Amino acid sequence: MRVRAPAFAAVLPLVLGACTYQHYQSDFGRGAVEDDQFLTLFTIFLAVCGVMYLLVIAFLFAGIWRRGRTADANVVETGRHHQSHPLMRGTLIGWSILIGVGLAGLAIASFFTDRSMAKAAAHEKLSITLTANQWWWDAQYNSDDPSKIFRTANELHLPVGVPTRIILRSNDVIHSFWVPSLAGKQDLIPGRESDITVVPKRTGIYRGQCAEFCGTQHAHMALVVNVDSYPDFVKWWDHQLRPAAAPTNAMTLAGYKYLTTGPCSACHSIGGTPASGQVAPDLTHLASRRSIAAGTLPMSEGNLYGWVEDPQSVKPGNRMPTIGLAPDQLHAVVAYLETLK
Ligand SMILES: [Cu+2]
Repeated sequence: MRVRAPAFAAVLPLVLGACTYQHYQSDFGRGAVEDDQFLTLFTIFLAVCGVMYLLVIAFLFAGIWRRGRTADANVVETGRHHQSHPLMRGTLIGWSILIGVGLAGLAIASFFTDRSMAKAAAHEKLSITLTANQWWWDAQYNSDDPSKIFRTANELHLPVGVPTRIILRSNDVIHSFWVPSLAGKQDLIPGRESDITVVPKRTGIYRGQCAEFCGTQHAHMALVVNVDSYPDFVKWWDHQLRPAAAPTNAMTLAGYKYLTTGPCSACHSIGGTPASGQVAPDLTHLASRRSIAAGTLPMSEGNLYGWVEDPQSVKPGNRMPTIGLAPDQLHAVVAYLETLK
């Protein structure tokens, strides 16, 4: 008992951690209707294939047992043994029917799952264009009103209960959208457009990950999905439409000037400022996101310093060059970035 109690104490945090993580990034996360449908289909497949497997094993052992008994009885082999016994013929017919019914059941279950998922796609209420790049996600929230279109990066917000169509594109190589707690995988292929519809059913934070090897920093290509209540989502949406906060002191003003007129503005855009580059993440509300560089670092002042100062040492090979800012420029840029809530 003296050994068991500490062992239990050591294992408990791991178990609790695994339970929390399960919803964060897991096929069993049940964060969306689609994940539920997949899980139901998975359970049917598991049950049917499991029963078949157990039957095969049972017959195998029955065969071994019978063979053993025959050998024990020292029965002389005769041609009679090679003829199919009526009982065996019946078993074969039974097996054929069972396999046919099992396969037909799986095909029917797949068909109905596919149909019910297509039904959600027909009721789309929100559209997002998600473009994969080496190695980050560019998200554009679409609207019929051009003034209500905005971009963000590496983090999505979805309203609970609202069918959302995510249009998937790639700017370079094949990537794969995979937020296991919400839906299945869907590839993003250069030159082709695909889509996936999600109806989130539980608020929370769900981690996604590029699921197709896309280069050296493939592992650092995460996507955070926040499923919000509808009022929270509307609040977030309204905030995203607003331009970036104006600088309020000399330090943030210096950062603003460097970011919007220096080399950063060629690639990054910041709403309401002259920075309008489209090939790197939009920074308008950068500081309100949970992470930097597609989930590579948690959002914090220290990590902003590290990233801006030398992005190549944090995520080697990414497209953001190490510019070599002077210390006062670095302080100013980070101070301004921190105001972009
Ligand atoms: Cu990848």
